[in-house]
Amino acid sequence: MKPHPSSNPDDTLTRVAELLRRAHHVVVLTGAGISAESGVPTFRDAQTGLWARYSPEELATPQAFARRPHLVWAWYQWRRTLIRQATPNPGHLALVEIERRVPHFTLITQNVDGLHRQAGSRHVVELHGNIMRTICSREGTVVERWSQPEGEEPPACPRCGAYLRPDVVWFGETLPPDALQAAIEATATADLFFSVGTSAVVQPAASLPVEAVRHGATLVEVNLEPTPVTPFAHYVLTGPAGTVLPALVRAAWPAPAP
Ligand code: BV8
Repeated sequence: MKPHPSSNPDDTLTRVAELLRRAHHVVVLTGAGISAESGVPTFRDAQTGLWARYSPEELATPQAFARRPHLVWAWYQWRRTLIRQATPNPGHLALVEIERRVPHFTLITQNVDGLHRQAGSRHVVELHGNIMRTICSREGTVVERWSQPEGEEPPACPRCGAYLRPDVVWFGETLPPDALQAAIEATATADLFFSVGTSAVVQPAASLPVEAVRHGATLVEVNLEPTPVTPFAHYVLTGPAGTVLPALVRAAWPAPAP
């Protein structure tokens, strides 16, 4: 039975804080929205400057890389530069605190920016890879150093000469089996599942929140606006993750009086 969502945001926060205090296995799915306040543009934000005329779905594909490797490589170099300048925000840090406080915690992220681990989260499942890791486009193995000077062309693999590429999952590519399996298992055993800062469009990640409800979890959504997940959420906390998540932690575990 879906509890009647309170119209009073404070009341909803208090209810979710109580659930968080009593939770056994908390699972959090994050999307680009949790990194927005760190200055990492989300996929929905209009791409700026040179990239304004391309959509991520056009560039983040094996076909785009085969057809225009220099353009795709340059797009990832631009994003890497942005991410290097980004630091974890209070939303990332609140998830580190929740991981410390609850018996079992799994963080499933669609983000490739590595900011959760940088913030101190330990049990992180990177569903779509990590933009800071580079692999050989033919061998699929990680390449850490290459001699070619930075330029437009993707560098060549020092072993086989094929183009290097970022270690991320492109549209049309399958997710890393271990990561997907870990995400599915966590989703099936969660008693409290948060969907944070994701437009819940990209599959199969977008199915996890509803899968959690199907397995009996209470679903909480944290977002600025409704998404396809909203109708399934037992509670909706509307607002920036960098504000909502720290408020939730303070409500669940109030700081001891001085
Ligand atoms: C696959 C890495 C098997 C690359 C990314 C059904 C089943 C399986 C596949 C499909 C399917 N239907 C369609 C598909 C194909 C495709 C897909 O889902 N297409 C979409 C467009 C419909 N899926 C795939 O190809 C996947 N592969 O399933 O393999 C297969 C293969 C072939 C055919 C069938 C099956 C691979 C998908 C992975 C793609 N790679 N990233 C890179 O980064 O360059 S996806 C990328 O986009 C991100 O990782 C992320 O997942 C997604 C963007 O989503 P969000 O993170 O939600 O970000 P977005 O900008 O959309 O939204 C931000 C949200 O935050 C908003 O709601 C906003 O309101 C909110 N927000 C903003 N600020 C804040 C905030 N919230 C809180 N606080 C704030 N401050």
